[in-house]
Amino acid sequence: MPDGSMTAKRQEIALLRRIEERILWLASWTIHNANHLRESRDGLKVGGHQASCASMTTLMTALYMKALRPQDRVAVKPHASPVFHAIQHLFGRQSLANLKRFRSLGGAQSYPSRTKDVDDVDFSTGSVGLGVAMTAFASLAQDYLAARGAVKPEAMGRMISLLGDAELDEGNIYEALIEACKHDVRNTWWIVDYNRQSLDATTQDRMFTRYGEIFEAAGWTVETLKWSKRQREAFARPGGEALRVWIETAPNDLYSALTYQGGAAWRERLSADLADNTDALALIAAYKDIDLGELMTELGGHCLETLLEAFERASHDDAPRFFIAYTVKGLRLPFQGHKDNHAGLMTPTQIAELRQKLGVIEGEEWDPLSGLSSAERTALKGLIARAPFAADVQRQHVAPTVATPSADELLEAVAGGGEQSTQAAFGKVMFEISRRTDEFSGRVVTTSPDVTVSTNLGGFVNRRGVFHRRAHEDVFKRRRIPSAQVWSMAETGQHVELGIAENNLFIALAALGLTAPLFGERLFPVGTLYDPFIARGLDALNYACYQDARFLLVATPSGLTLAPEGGAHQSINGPVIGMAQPGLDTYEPAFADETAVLMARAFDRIQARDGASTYLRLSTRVIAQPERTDDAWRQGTIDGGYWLKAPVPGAKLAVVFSGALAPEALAAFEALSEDMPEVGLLAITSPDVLHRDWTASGRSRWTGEGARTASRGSTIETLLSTLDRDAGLVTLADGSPLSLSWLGSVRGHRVRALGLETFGQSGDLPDLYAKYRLDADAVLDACADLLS
Ligand SMILES: Cc1ncc(C[n+]2csc(CCOP(=O)(O)OP(=O)(O)O)c2C)c(N)n1
Ligand SMILES: [Mg+2]
Repeated sequence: MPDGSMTAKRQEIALLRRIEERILWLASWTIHNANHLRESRDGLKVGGHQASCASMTTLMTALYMKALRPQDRVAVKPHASPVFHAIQHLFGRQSLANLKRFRSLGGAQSYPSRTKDVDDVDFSTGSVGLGVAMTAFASLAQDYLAARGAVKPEAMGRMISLLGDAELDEGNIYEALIEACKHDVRNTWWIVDYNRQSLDATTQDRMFTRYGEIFEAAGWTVETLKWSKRQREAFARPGGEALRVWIETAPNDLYSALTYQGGAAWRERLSADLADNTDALALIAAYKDIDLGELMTELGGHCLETLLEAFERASHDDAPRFFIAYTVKGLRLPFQGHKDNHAGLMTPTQIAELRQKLGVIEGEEWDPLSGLSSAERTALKGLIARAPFAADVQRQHVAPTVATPSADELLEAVAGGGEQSTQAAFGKVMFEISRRTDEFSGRVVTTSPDVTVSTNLGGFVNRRGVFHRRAHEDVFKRRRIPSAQVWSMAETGQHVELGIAENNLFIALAALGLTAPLFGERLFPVGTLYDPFIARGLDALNYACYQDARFLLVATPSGLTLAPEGGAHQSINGPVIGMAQPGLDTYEPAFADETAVLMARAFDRIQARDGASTYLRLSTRVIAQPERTDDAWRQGTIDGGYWLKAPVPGAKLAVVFSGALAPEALAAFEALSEDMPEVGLLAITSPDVLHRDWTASGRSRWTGEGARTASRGSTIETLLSTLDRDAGLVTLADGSPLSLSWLGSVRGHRVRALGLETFGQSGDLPDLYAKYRLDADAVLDACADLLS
């Protein structure tokens, strides 16, 4: 390289190092301000992680100031949030006011949040491990769009996760790794801040070499960034090799302890351990204490040159990459390396010392360029402005609205009444969608963790195929072996088949459900699984909703109604999970027509501005379909409930049911009607939507907001107002009775709530419904109890 460019490069590194220091400063000061300077009104510790931030500052500087391109997307280690916000501030994308309000209402969020932060958060993080997996599935989503020409080759980004080393203990990372391998996922970088410390302490040594092996086995390119340039140069000198070997073989806890104690402790220990190596002793003697400490602790993850060279090497192909960047937790801070430093906060004296060390002037702490000469300021501003990532490119998109099928169109798929199950109705509607030639049907993408066929997605997949970057024909079909299911893979396929890992389903839905804002392309993701196994992926489901990803989740079959499948498969808590989950509208239709109407609504809600995702809890139980005499059920289904059999005004009793127990409710209703013709039968399609509407209506009365709701009252108040004040309600749910027992609070009606409060077991429906008191007799007993 000619001298001139060498010098320019050296100058650039020097400038980057200065920026890095200022990022470290701003992140540290942001946390300090929140904890020590801002008024505390509640005495709670505000928190923030200065050590975890310092560990990752070099990595993030190298990425954001040089290596990232605008189309790249990053999931930032949650507790490095202040570093992220500081960098965004330098780019002019985060206000000083928000940094000052870090962790307070409306300010920069404790952990980067797509929905709550104003700066450019690509993926929310917080629950460790999930952001990591998210990048692999975002890359899969990008491949899916690229295969359709919706993301051009030159616009394809790298999906990057910055993670802590203790995060590698989260099992969902390996589930995602396996899925990424099967799907030949590329353009994914996982960069580990390998500081060998977790929250509680220094981490175990035994996995040291194993991580690389695991990722190599999965086909990833592994880059271990252990040494800094400064270390490599020193280790090349006489005696240097002994220092390198010393670090290589030192236990994590000893290395960390010496890192905390500093240069003198290093000298003492190294001099003792290397006493018979005169070259090494001479090398150690050549350093002042402070320099010796820096030499031993400035590992690869703190060396801009090392990082930039590695990122540059990686940018020539699209192979998935696992970077192990060795770091020191809290480097340059007074508690560097200390095993208890995770939640450590610098004292006012310590932060003042850091300020002085970094050349920031007292009183100018919020000025990231304080204390610099005007030439340096200009140079730094120039470097920031030239960062590829700083380019004025729109990174969050609004996708054009796609016309979705009307409820009438979908209803045709399930027409005919007779006897049907909601799961079969779902399959019919999906099959109908697969036959459509409109834009919408091309944007539907289905996914399932190995239960595609058993959740009735098979018809859709037969027509639309399985997505894979590498085409693979269905050998059974070619060999003319009869099979109901075609399983041919191609880039044009519209089904993403996952292995059995429900976490992956939800993260896939998160990624597919965010393609509109991330890539400007709307997809309509439909994911299926068995209802009980929602619990397996609950945190990932919450993660998807927290980011406002939009999808339709179909959980089927569900409840005790799985009868012969037994207690391990019979879900109890689904309806309550759904009610308690923000961002998710939960419905449990009883009938095929309700299912079709709710699917049309779900597709609308996917792209509505204030929309949400939908969870449909379905069943394989085939039941008689009602004769519809008017259309009131349609709006009622959407609003959460309607009178399947209207009570006579002032009635003293009503039976309330949800989902597949409709026949039992109906039988009880018919038996009751003989003596009490005024009785009503209330079909509840969504305790969730009803409850939210009810609380909102209550709130609006005392806040004066939402006059419309206030004047009309909530859906459930209106429905129940037909009954007498002293009426009784018997509620029947194939799940926790909690989902319906609250109805008694709406107008003060007395309630007997039937549902599942113990684990089920194998059996047939008559036996199980009788044993668990979900049959018509149980309803009648409960009615008698209310009337007595
Ligand atoms: C699922 C989950 N469990 C627990 C936590 C609490 N927690 C936050 S960070 C952390 C460990 C951090 O260690 P590491 O990932 O190595 O990051 P470092 O701070 O060392 O950079 C833990 C247990 C969490 N955020 N998410
Ligand atoms: Mg760590």
